[in-house]
Amino acid sequence: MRLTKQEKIKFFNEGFLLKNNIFKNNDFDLLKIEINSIIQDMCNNYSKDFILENDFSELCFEERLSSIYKSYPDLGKEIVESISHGKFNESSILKAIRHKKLVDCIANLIGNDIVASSIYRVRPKLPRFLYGEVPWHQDAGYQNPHCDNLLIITCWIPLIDADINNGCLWVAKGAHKQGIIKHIIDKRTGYLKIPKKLIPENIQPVEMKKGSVLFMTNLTPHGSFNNLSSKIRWSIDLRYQDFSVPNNINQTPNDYKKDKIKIKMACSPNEAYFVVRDNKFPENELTDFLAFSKLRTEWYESFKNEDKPSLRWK
Ligand SMILES: O=C(O)CCC(=O)C(=O)O
Repeated sequence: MRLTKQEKIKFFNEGFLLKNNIFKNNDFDLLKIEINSIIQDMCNNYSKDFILENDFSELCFEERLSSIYKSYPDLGKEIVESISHGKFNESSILKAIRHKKLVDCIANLIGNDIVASSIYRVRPKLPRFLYGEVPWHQDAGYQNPHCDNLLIITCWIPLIDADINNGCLWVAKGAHKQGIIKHIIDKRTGYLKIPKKLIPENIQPVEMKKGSVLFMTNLTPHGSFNNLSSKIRWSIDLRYQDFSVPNNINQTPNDYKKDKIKIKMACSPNEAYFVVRDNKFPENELTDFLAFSKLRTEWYESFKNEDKPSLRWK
């Protein structure tokens, strides 16, 4: 699969590009199985200390977690957090990050030497769930300022058809050309947000079919709003950059703690980066799930109690 010349021009001019049919229907079967098994384990654990009359295991993937949340809000919130806050590092996510058609499209935008970061998220946007709404922001807002003008590509991938009703993404067309916009911290949710009066004008929803991918730059303002449907709007978002954009490959979390100034900091220093495609030395690509999981966990655990780069907006 390739991006056409027109698609590439559109991406760089508008700051986003929707491409259909990158993933096949069964590409996410394993992801769903692995998520369901986390849900099941957490229900089983919960029932050791509390009464769990129903674990809703008969419901489909798009319904189960919201029924758990409705009946057992604490358990539901804990499950959402354990899946979505970057802690999910099962084999299916490495498989999605390395998906050949997707990486081929990324290669058309940034070349054949590609690094991915652990800044990926699995998002169950539950109907009418407070943390489901993601206010207007640029991904660069969450990263270190020295990366603001370097290209990091976000791929937003719905696991079910996404539309205005269930909270698809909205983007601001062409606004990536304005550079970084001021962000503030949203007190309700802790997310970063662009203050209302600075939200660019040219905004539009991007309704998408399952299997399609929305490519965005790190400066593309985007957000997503309430899910008014009865189904969970599951999605994943992944991030890629070329070798020249600062990363923490071949460094250790301790390098950052000992001497933050001398080394060239990764754009998101607290999350592991790894090679997805290396034109000259393919042996450097991270393909082994256990190595991926170990690397991710090491960085995640080292930094989970540290200040986040988003503090640049304090
Ligand atoms: O999935 C969403 O609703 C928001 C995603 C997002 O903001 C992102 O991928 O940066």
